[in-house]
Amino acid sequence: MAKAEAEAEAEADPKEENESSYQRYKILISSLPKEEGWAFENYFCHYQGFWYPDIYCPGVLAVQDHFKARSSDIIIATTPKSGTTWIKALLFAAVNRGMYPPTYNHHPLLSENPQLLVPFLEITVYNGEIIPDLEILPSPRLFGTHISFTSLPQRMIDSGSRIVYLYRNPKDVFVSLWHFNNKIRATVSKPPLSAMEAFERFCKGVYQFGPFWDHVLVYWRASLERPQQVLFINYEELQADPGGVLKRVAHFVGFPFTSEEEKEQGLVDKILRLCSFENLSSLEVNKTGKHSSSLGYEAFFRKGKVGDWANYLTSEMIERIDQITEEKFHGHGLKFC
Ligand code: PAP
Repeated sequence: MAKAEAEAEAEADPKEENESSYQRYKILISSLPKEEGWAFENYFCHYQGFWYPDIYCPGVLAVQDHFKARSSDIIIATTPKSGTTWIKALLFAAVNRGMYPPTYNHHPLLSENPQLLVPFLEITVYNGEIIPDLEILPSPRLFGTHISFTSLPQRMIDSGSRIVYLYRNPKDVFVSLWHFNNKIRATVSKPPLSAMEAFERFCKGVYQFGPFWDHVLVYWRASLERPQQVLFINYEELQADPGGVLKRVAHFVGFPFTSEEEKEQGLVDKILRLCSFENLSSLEVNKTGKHSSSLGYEAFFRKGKVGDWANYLTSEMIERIDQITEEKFHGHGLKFC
């Protein structure tokens, strides 16, 4: 949308603004190239180089037009199944540790899923046909997104808000994605997708917010160009050295741990325990609570391991995915475990 048009709309009556924005999005979305969906979406729309689920497209467009970022905002960006739930929990706990010490009996993470505490901009915040008023939220605001860096609004980049990008090796992402989508398919009485079929679609990049490699690359480049603004971390390192990564992330978003907090109070370890797979997955909210789709939160906690792909992928699949990764990342200095 043109800048002047967006500014004029921002001054318009909010109800009309909502209606005209979402009407325009419907028209734009209907003109986009489409591919069959995997599970909860009817189809994917190809928009600015990525495949967005039809049901989230209005949210993506509304974020582009209406999200007014603050320099204090903290954005957690991922491709699906890269450990989003975990990094959301860790950042929520670290940033709010003054108000909610990690051992507090009524810590929000004990009764709410991290996906709810750190909502996705396009999936939750802007996806309701009403432009939300986010001005009332206190700083620092924490949001998640699966939107590609190249499609984030320029205002957001210019605002100086911090972006933490978590990536994960594509073989584990694929296995996690395949299981997750088949769980959703079961809830809507669709037969499971075979590993082969899902794999073909993943390799072509036609899945929620794919292609994987392009998504990772644009954030990787952004982290090199804007190291103060975009931090690039990975799931495998988070598993191997969770304390080290948590301290790096907390420092990056402006909430560094003091040595007293770390050594005398043991806050880093306490946050890691609170947010561990074992702890979060055993909580009632995450065992029986419902996500906005018909799916329970338990679907976000499968195994939480590195290298589970070895139990599912054939040697041909491994060769193919490794080859794509090699081709796409060659010369960019990116490596996967
Ligand atoms: P998204 O769809 O919102 O991106 P995301 O949290 O990335 O969700 O997907 C769930 C994956 O993160 C699961 O991986 P898996 O299928 O390979 O097991 C899930 O187990 C993993 N996960 C969730 N919480 C944690 C955690 N606390 N520690 C480690 N891994 C976790």
